[in-house]
Amino acid sequence: MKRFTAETADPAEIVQELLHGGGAAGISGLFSAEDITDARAIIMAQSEQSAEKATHFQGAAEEVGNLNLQRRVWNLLAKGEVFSRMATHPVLMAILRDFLGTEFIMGSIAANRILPGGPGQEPHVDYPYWDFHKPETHPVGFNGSFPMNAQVSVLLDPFTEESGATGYVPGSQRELRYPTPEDDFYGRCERMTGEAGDVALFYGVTWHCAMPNNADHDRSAVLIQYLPKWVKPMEDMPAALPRTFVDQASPELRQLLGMNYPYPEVLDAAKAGNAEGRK
Ligand SMILES: O=C(O)CCC(=O)C(=O)O
Ligand SMILES: [Fe+2]
Repeated sequence: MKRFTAETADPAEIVQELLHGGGAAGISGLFSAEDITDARAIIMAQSEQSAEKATHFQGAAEEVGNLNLQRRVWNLLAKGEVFSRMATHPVLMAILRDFLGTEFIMGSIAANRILPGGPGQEPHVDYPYWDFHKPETHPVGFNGSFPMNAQVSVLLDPFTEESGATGYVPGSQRELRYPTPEDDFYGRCERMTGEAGDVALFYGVTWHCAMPNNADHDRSAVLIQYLPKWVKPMEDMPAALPRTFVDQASPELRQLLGMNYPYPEVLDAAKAGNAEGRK
């Protein structure tokens, strides 16, 4: 994985790397130690009980009964102010504007915590969503030649080979499909390793998965999904957030919540006139 710092994270170079290079980039130095400690404490508290949550790509763990060693915390904007700052970090926003178009949105902000001994996931792509096992339900000729997704992982613990740092196959973003056993994902994968506070940014079409945690410590990350403005987001964030949060959101957050994009709209009831077109 090519690695950058807050100072060297050149959007054009990173966009090139995501689309045509390995598909992933590491960026360090974006968040303070306090922000990471704060975010981690909230996620640990929110996932203390192993309440069953929606999750994905965990068929093997479900079979052997250790699904409770991987825990999700959804809708993080509602759970601490630090997560709004993570989602709108100016260095990330600048890269994502170049990658997804200036009016991109956020589709989900959630945590993935894997406890010691916890399971990995099936190798997968994050876009289209989890049901790409049924490619025939998507348009003919569908491909990943332009980005419809970007994933940010903010690491809250050391991500090492031992602790289950996300595995991915560099270059696999060039062909949009799920990996099969013949693709030898585990033989070919590299890891998105890093220290707590580092960011792994990747194009979600790249084959990847959380790997098993064989360390003696938790490994948690904040996972943020970003999308072009017209892609339907995965989490319905405006519906899940308090009204006051939405009303007081900054311009960047309003954009990320999809509030600048009108569709779908009841056009019968919309203001009359020529809404779009050449001025
Ligand atoms: O936690 C990780 O390492 C990756 C998680 C992931 O890829 C997912 O949940 O879609
Ligand atoms: Fe994923």
